[in-house]
Amino acid sequence: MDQIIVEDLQIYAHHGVYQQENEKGQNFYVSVVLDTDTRAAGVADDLGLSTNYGVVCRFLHTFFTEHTYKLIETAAEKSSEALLLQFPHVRQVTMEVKKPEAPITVPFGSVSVKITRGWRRVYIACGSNIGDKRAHLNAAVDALLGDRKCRVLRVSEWVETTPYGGVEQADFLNGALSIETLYTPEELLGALQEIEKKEARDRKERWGPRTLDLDILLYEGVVTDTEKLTIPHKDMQNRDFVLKPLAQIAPYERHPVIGKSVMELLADVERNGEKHVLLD
Ligand code: A4P
Ligand code: MG
Repeated sequence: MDQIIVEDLQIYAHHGVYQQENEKGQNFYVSVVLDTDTRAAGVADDLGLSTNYGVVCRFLHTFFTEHTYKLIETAAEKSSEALLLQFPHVRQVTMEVKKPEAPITVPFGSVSVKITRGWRRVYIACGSNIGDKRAHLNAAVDALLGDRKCRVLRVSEWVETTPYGGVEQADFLNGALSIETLYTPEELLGALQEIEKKEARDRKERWGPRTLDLDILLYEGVVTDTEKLTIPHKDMQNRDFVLKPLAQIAPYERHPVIGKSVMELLADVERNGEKHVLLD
């Protein structure tokens, strides 16, 4: 990806753990690498199609002077997020915040924090089999649309499905969505659980009925298996009610462990697996 780079933007600000730093202030030097596609702007010679680095510099200057944090970690974290929210063409930011006048009692050149943050592509499965199922699924989309740390990209059709997993219960309505998000996988799980809670999800029975179930299927660049979170979703390859809607919005997306595309996984399940999608 193309990059726009700013080096050592000098900002006199008041970040620091010590009161004296907060009162007197000192120089910080901020460098950013913005991952962004400059092709359209470069071909048309049109600044309107790019990200104005002058505006970026003023934005950072204002941010660093209007806030006071104890840690340069926090200054970097918050200002990177603000940049990503403010400048729509920027996909990823690498930021270094240097503090060469930091109160350290031995000679040193500089001290700095460097972080990379960005929008990550995620696929989510949604399901409901209690009450107004369509309304519950639509409410999930609305909640994500209302979250500034998420951008909803595509939403599949809602498909009617019979229950999977051996519990006798009502038919489901299932779907899939793609988003870009600034949340980490764990933060996104928390955000999705909050949305489930708002839709009054009853969690009594494993694999049992629910007003709204939101599962993370794929998260860009992440393969993980912890007590709280398994990505890719550990059973997605066996579920036609997940793969069918997912194939509508991301047929060529690849499962990073199995190595097959969504379309191939769906073909496998339709050939050899259980059939739960109704009205095919
Ligand atoms: N968890 C781990 N990985 C993930 C992930 N990638 N995304 C953990 C979301 N959560 C993940 O989930 C239990 C725990 O899984 C969470 O606390 C989280 O830390 P839950 O949603 O609280 O409970 P659950 O949904 O009852 O269990 P589980 O195992 O997630 O069930 P599934 O797999 O969601 O299956 N039939 C049809 N036709 N359509 C359906 O949608 N859904 C289920 C539920 C059963 N049968 C169905 C459908
Ligand atoms: Mg679940």
